[in-house]
Amino acid sequence: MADLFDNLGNILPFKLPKTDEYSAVWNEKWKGYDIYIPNGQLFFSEKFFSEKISDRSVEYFQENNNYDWRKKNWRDITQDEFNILDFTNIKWKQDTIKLYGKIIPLPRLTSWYGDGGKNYTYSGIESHPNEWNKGLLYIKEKVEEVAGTVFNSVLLNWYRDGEDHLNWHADDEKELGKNPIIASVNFGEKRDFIIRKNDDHSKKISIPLNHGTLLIMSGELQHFWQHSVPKRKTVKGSRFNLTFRKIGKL
Ligand SMILES: O=C(O)CCC(=O)C(=O)O
Repeated sequence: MADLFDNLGNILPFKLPKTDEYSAVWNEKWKGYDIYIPNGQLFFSEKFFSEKISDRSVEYFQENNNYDWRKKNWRDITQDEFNILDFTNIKWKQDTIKLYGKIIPLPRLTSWYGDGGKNYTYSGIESHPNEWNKGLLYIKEKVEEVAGTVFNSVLLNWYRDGEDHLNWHADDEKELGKNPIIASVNFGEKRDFIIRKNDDHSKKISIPLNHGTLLIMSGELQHFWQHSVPKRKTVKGSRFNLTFRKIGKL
């Protein structure tokens, strides 16, 4: 399977089912793999962003006027305190959802940036975008070149440690359009991003998203596959995920 190797002989760092329906082809231009799966397509570039840019991003997301982010255990902070912390670059918030009549905090922190007027609702939470800043625009422009599209918003997720997670869902909201292109950028701790087929949950692929990894989801993927980021008790540090999207009119 020569396809599965890049020009240095590296192999795709995760397993695909060994049937004709799944294939991966090295894309020399963008230094990643074009991956074809039933009813969906992925692009995976493990080290899309350099170590320097990735390290700077981790710092950029945590810079604040209250604590030294290198030493701070963010678990110590209550949800209310979090919402009033003075972060320099990103307006992080601790959202809550109502589940069986109880208000519970989301198991991660979030922030939403985008063009004015592009409101977005997920898990029943309506988000109004913050205004783009320099750091986010830099990342956005880099991923747009590969994705071949222009994004108008980004959802940021901060997983403080391996306890923080994201449950099964698909990004299939109407305002994202029929077959959305979604670019996922990852910095900090490596976490597993799992996709499973809607009609057969035993069909799963576990994709390790690392410091600097870019993953682009496209085609019919959001209609036929769900994704999640499960808990990983051994992970002690922060991971930041940015999903760039294009929101249209309803
Ligand atoms: O953290 C990730 O890798 C996934 C994020 C995601 O799926 C979402 O925000 O909808």
